[in-house]
Amino acid sequence: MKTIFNYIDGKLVKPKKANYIDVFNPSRGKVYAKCPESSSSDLTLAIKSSKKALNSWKELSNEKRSKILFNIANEIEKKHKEFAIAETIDNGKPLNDSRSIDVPRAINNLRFYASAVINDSSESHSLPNNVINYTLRDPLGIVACISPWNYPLHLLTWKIAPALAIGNCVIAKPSEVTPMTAYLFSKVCIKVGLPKGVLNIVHGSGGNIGQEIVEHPDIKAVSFTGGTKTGKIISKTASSLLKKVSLELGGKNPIIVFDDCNYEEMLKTTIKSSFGNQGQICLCGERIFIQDSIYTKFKKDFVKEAKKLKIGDPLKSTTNQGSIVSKAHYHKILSYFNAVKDSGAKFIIGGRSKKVRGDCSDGWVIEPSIVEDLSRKTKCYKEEAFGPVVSLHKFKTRDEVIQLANETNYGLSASIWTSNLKTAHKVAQMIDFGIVWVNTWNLRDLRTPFGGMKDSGLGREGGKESIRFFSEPKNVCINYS
Ligand code: TXE
Repeated sequence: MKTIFNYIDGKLVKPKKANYIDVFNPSRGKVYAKCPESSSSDLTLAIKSSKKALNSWKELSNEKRSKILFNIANEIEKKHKEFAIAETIDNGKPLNDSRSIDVPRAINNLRFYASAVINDSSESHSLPNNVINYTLRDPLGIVACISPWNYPLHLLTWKIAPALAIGNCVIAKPSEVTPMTAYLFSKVCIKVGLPKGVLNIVHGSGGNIGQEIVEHPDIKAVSFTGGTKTGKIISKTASSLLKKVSLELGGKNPIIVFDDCNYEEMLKTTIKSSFGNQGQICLCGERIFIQDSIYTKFKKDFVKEAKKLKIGDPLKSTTNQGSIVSKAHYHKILSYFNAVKDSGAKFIIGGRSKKVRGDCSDGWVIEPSIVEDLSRKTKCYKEEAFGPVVSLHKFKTRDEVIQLANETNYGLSASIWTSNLKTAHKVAQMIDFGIVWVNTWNLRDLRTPFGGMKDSGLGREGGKESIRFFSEPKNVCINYS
């Protein structure tokens, strides 16, 4: 049994009250570690240490802060294998994905913001008659970064890298479901000599220590990725205290397939956008709209490709479908399946859990599932299932599919597949989603704004957006006449 510690004031420490949460290996369905269930006394220590560290960290030159972040990235790169295995054991995702997506993306996040901060420039605006304005961007102080379980290390670094790069101190709370790589990350911070108190990682459950972090008067801003319900609670708390808040929440994303698209490319990518990370990506397309002239062909080919996915032990290199992250989430997805069946819609494939033989026989595994004839009134059409399930829908015209795509409370991302430029532009313009891909999916450029509209969130992350979020502009107007 492994024990995870908090990272407070530059050291690995036990929680004051010695309370722990069980951490499961979801592919085995077994507890393999324990993680602190931190309390307010742990948070008090973390805040005290960040307060002590704040001035010298923000006064350090951008170059020096950048150098430390590069060193952290380099150290993770050296331990690439250890991080990838830990992520797979903790989360249940295939090791190939941890190796090729999670860990490299975490390294990129750190390098991107380490480099952004030394390439950033301030604004100035001059007026006639010897007046000039310049705008300083000061760090906010101590900020909270609350991250989820689907990309534990990737999304932790996505938040803390910009916050630290520009001189904030961070209290991070990783998901209690997948805390292991954040713990390994804290060891790396100690190794490379991140000054103590600059980053404190306080583990524990969301409703307890998470909520206390959001409410704490010394926390100036909260950057959160997770569920819409939780986002609304955090938003309510933070806004009543006039704190800045950035929310990246769920989605019910449309994949729109026109009959003139590059079919092979679309098919290959749509398998990924449907079942990647067992469907537990906020960018996954759970609703697929297919132009009626190619619907039958698409259905046949898509089912054939989905059947080729290898479900199994996520540690095996042949596996590309691992397990669902937790027992609770596994049951939540299955409850959507029951709702689908009750509604009279039918699963073309899947719609059930799967028993994997051998070491993973107690794991929480669900088959890739494809639904047809799903009523647009059902909860499985309207709500994010966040699992390996998609529904297929026919459309005839461009205008019809625009209306169908927008028929959701969410507005995170969309993919449009067409070779007609006019169609691509028109649909991209008319749909209400923060991220629109044309002839691709999940192609990321860290400089671009990332986030959603409506119930998918508030604010954007990425590039300058994160730098702006984690800083306070101060305009200085000088009359030098
Ligand atoms: O996430 P939670 P859950 C969606 C997905 C999923 C649903 C619920 O649809 O089914 O959200 O997932 C912390 N104050 N996404 O409930 O609870 C929590 O400890 C402060 C989309 O597992 O939102 C964890 O660190 N913090 C998503 C983090 O919030 C609180 C990724 C996220 O957990 C808190 C994950 C509180 N009151 C789920 N309550 C995406 N956008 O990628 C919880 N937390």
